Formats: sequence, C-alpha cells, structure tokens
Amino acid sequence: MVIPCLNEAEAIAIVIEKARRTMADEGIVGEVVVADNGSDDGSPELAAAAGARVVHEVRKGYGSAYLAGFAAARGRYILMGDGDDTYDFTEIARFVDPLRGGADMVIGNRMSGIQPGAMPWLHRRIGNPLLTGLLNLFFRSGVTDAHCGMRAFRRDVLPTLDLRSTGMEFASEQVIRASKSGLDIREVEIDYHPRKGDSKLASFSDGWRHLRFLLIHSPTWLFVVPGALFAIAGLIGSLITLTGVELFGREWQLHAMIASVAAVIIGAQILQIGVFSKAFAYYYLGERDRLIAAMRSRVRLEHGLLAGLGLLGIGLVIAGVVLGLWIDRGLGELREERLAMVGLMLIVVGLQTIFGAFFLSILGLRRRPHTGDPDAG
Ligand SMILES: Nc1nc2c(ncn2[C@@H]2O[C@H](COP(=O)(O)OP(=O)(O)OP(=O)(O)O)[C@@H](O)[C@H]2O)c(=O)[nH]1
Ligand SMILES: [Mg+2]
Repeated sequence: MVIPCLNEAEAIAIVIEKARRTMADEGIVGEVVVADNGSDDGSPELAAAAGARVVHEVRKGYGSAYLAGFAAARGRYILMGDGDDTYDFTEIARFVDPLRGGADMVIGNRMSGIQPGAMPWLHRRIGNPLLTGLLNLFFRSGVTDAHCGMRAFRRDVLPTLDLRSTGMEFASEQVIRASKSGLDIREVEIDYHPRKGDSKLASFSDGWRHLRFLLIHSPTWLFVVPGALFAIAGLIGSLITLTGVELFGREWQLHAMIASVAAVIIGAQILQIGVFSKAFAYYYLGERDRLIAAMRSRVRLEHGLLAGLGLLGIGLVIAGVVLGLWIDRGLGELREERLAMVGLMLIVVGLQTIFGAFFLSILGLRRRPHTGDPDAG
C-alpha cells in the first residue's frame, strides 16, 4: 500500500494502522509505504512510528510522491490511498480481490457514497463530473469517478502505464494511460468521508492541470474536432454566399463571405496542427493512431504537394478570372469581391498544404520503427 503524504499529522498514523490491521486480518501480505515530500508537521516520524516505511521525494507534488512510492514498492499489487482518512482502508480486500481475479486496475467510485461534508459542492457537482465526462469523451475509459484516490493495480503494469505527471493530474494520467493501453479496469463502490487536516487540493489550479492534461493528450478533441467544425461552417457559409441562396430572409453579402473564408482558413490551420500533433504522437510517443497509420501507408509527401498545388492552381485561376473581368471592363469598376475571396481562400489553403506536407515529412525523419507498423520488426 502506498500513501502520499503532505502534512497529514492528524490522520497519518490512524490510516497506517487501519491499513496494516486490515491486511493482517485479511491475510494479505504487504507493507505500507508513505511517500513524503517536505512535510513539516512531523508526519514522516509519526508514519514511521506507526509501522510504515517512509520514502522521501524532493520534487513537490502528489504525482511525484506517488512515483517515488511506486518505485519503492515491492509487492505484486500496489494499493493507493490518501493519508487523510477520507477512504476506508478496512476495505482493502475489495480492491485486491478483483486483481486476484485477473483485473489490471481497480478504481473506487465515490459518487454514491459521499458522506456529508466530504466533498464540496463545486467538486461534486461541477469539477468532478465535468472532468470525468471529458476524460470519458476523449479517451473512452468508462470510469465513473476518474479522480478517486483509492485505487489498486498490478505492479507489473507500471512500465505500460509509464506515468510522469508530478501534480494532481497524476490521477487523470493513470486512468488515461490505462485505457489507452487497453488494461482491464474495474470499479468498486466506496464511501468518501470528511478529511482530517487541511486539503492540499486547489480547486481551480488543480482543475486546470487536469483539463490541460486531457486536452494536450487528445489532438483529436483539441484540434481535429474544432478545426473540422470551423472549416465545415466556413465552407457552408461561402457556398451560401456564392450561390446567392436566401437565408434568414436575405441574401448573404461580402461580410458573410469574409467571415466564411476566415473560418475555412482558421479551420484548415487548426486541422493541420492536429495532423502534426498526431504524427508526432505516433512517431515519437508510440501512440496508436488509425489516421496516421493509414496516411503513412498510402499518402506520400508528393500527394500532399499535389493536393496543395491543385488548390493553389484553382485559386490562381480564379484570381486570373477576376483580373480578366477587370481588364475586360477597361480597368474600371470591379465588383467581384466574393469570387476574389474564394480565390484567396484557395491560395492560402493551398500554400499551407504544400508547406504543411513538407513539415509532416520532417516530423517523420529519424522516427523509430513503430510497433503498430506491419513492417516493424
Ligand atoms: N507527498 C505529497 N503528498 C501530497 C502532496 N499533495 C497532496 N498530497 C497527499 O496526497 C493526498 C491527496 O491530497 P488531498 O489534499 O487529500 O487531496 P484530495 O483528496 O483531492 O482533496 P480532499 O478531498 O480535500 O482530501 C493526501 O494524502 C495528501 O497528503 C504533495 O505535494 N506531496
Ligand atoms: Mg484527500
């Protein structure tokens, strides 16, 4: 059992005693490791006196403490839980049994067992549901309470998880890595009690750390989805303006065209960053990605260049037509703004595609063979 501890003098001895007694009662052979990084209230001494092995980590944070604790742990299974007496450590066996039955990871679900005063309204009704909802949307983990601090897993999945977060977002990272790796995750319903001592959780900065983590680990939701929405909305808007279809009781004019073209260009840019990020994650982070895997086997630099040149060419032709019309009218008044905007859009997106295709090739330089590739050894 690993317990992270930062100034938990009020509770640390109680929780260690509960964990040790329960393990003895249930016939679970194990030890309690307390991972401390800089408590100044005597918690480490109290922990050692209560029979825990205390490890010290210099780097601050909940994640750093756990990483040090995991490195020191020796058992077949690792149990995790706060040192503030919010989780009931007499329920350890309920986490170990599923592991013995073949699960890779077991995570508590506090949602129907939150005791009065255990979790503030902001976390219970907003923060936790919102962040857990996004986590499930982005990574399809199917976990009900992604921030539950009482968990257990087989120690031999640690290299697969490859955890790195130093702060509270460690909790999200563990769930995301487990579901990306296809581990068998099970849930156990538990109660959540009011903590002893002061909370170390800062609602907004820690909430943001979780959100930031979710976003930068999902190029699909961070870039591809918003980029595609921008591009599609812009394309529809330009079509409506160009064809002169009446919508909302009037024909769309130049301003609608400018907005639409801007949306297409912005969308194309965001989409492109999404493809770059996915390629980076595929080549260098070992992520599985169907889009990049399919692109890699079928699309070459030259395809990207041809597509870009095609768009650029059409854009230039349109620009030429507009120029021709102008010359035709004796260099007089010209009212082809909408067509000119379409030409501009194609030229911009075409050039962007050409240079983007080169950049994608640069990203692929010096990559290591990917485990997902058919040709990888
Ligand atoms: N070593 C170490 N432990 C930490 C650090 N931050 C938090 N912890 C411990 O990690 C556990 C979780 O922190 P809590 O303050 O309980 O956070 P929480 O459970 O999300 O919030 P509460 O519901 O208020 O308890 C506790 O056992 C803390 O003592 C840290 O920077 N270093
Ligand atoms: Mg806690």
